[in-house]
Amino acid sequence: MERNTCMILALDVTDREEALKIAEDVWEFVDAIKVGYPLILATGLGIIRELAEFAPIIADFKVADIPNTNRLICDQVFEAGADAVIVQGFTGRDSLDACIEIASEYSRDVFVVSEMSHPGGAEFLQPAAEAIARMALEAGAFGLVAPATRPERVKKIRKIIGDKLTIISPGVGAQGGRASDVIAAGADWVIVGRSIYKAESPKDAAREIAEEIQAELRGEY
Ligand code: OMP
Repeated sequence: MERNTCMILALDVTDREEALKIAEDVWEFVDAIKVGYPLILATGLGIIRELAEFAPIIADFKVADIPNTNRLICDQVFEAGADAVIVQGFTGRDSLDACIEIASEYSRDVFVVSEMSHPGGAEFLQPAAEAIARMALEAGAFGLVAPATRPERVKKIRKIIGDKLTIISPGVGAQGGRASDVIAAGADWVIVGRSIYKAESPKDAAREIAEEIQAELRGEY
């Protein structure tokens, strides 16, 4: 995945036509499209290949099972054409290794959730986040998912992993986070869903956030 706009679209709509229309409208402002249970359960795995016409696809299944089941899930996801998968880290090293092993067979990437962006993410997951980040680094993951709603946590996680892993960061807009803040804190990409796909003009909304990120990268904030 190339770092260009530094933005990933979270396409959590449940209608195929709407999904394709939004992807067509905003592809130039995003480096990848993230799809997950809402869209795939509604439309089928085939949506991955349709959307891959517009951008690389991250399959957000937050895979969280025993190694054998994780392997079976990731195999299906990569067979369907996804470029990367999001997995949970709390299930432990063997479960993560299973995902990374199958990803490397397909030459695809694994992102590991270290800490979630919603308020409940601070209850159980946050105390384990730093250990999960270290594990992901040792296991050879491609990147981490860390919360734009808590830029100070992204900063902390960045210190732990250095520049060896990428950070993708959800929670911008609808969840209260600000793109420029979390990019400044060390995220490589922001993940944005509702602020784009629910906007009157998804294209204008995506352009606006992309411009904010570029201004931050130029040091204008
Ligand atoms: P919006 O809140 O609508 O911008 O969407 C955020 C997207 O990121 C959704 O697809 C969430 O499922 C996802 N997400 C989080 O919001 N928080 C997390 O901690 C992790 C994820 C994720 O793994 O993508």
